Amino acid sequence: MIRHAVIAKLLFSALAATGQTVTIDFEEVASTPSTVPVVSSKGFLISNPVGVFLASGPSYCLPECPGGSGHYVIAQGTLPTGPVTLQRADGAEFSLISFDFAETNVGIPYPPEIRVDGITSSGETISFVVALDGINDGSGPLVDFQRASLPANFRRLRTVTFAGLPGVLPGHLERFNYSLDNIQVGPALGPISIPMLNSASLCIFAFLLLIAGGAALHVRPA
Ligand SMILES: [Ca+2]
Ligand SMILES: [Ca+2]
Repeated sequence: MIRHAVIAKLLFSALAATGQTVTIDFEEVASTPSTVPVVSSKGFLISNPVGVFLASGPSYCLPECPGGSGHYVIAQGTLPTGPVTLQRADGAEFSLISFDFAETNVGIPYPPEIRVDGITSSGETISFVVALDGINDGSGPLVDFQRASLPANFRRLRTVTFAGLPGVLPGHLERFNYSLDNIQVGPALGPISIPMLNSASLCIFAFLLLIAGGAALHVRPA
C-alpha cells in the first residue's frame, strides 16, 4: 500500500506540473537605472540585443511611465534592431497565455502595434498582433496597460518575440518603445482546465486501482 501511495503522489505531482501556469510580474526583480541585456524571472529569460529597462512604477522615467502595474519591463531601441525575446531558462517548451502591454513615456510617440511571434519546436512561426490604445497618463486615474490573450495555438514554443511595428505617423518609424508586464506562461501543451484535470485524475485513479488490485493478488500468500 505504501508503494501505491507513492505512485499516487508522483502522479498527482506530474498532473500539477502539467497544468501549472506562471505569471511573470517582475515584482521580485529590482529596477535598473539603465538597460540590461537580460532579465531573469521565474525560470524565464527576457532579453533584447539593445537591452531592456526594469521599471518600477510611473515615476521611473520622465515625465512619467505607465502606472498601475508595479514593476515591468520597457522594451526600447530603434528599428531594425532585434525584438524582445522570451524563453525558458532551461530551453524547454512552454505556452504563452496572455500578457499586459502599454506605451512608455507619457507624451512620447509609441509604436501603434506590437507583433508577437511564437517559434515552435518544429520551426513553425505563429504570429499575433495587438494595438496600443494610446491611453497613458502615468500616475493618473486612467488604465494604461491593456491585456492580450493569445490564441490556443501559442503552445510548444521554444521562443517568443515581441516587436513594435512602425506606423505611419511621424516618430513611429524611429522608436518602438513599449512596456510589458504580467506575462502568463504555461506548460508546453497549454493550461489544463479544471474539468479536464478532474477527468484525467479519475482515469489515473481508475488505473491505479487496477494496478493495486493486481499487485494485491500477486503478493497474496498461497
Ligand atoms: Ca508588475
Ligand atoms: Ca495604454
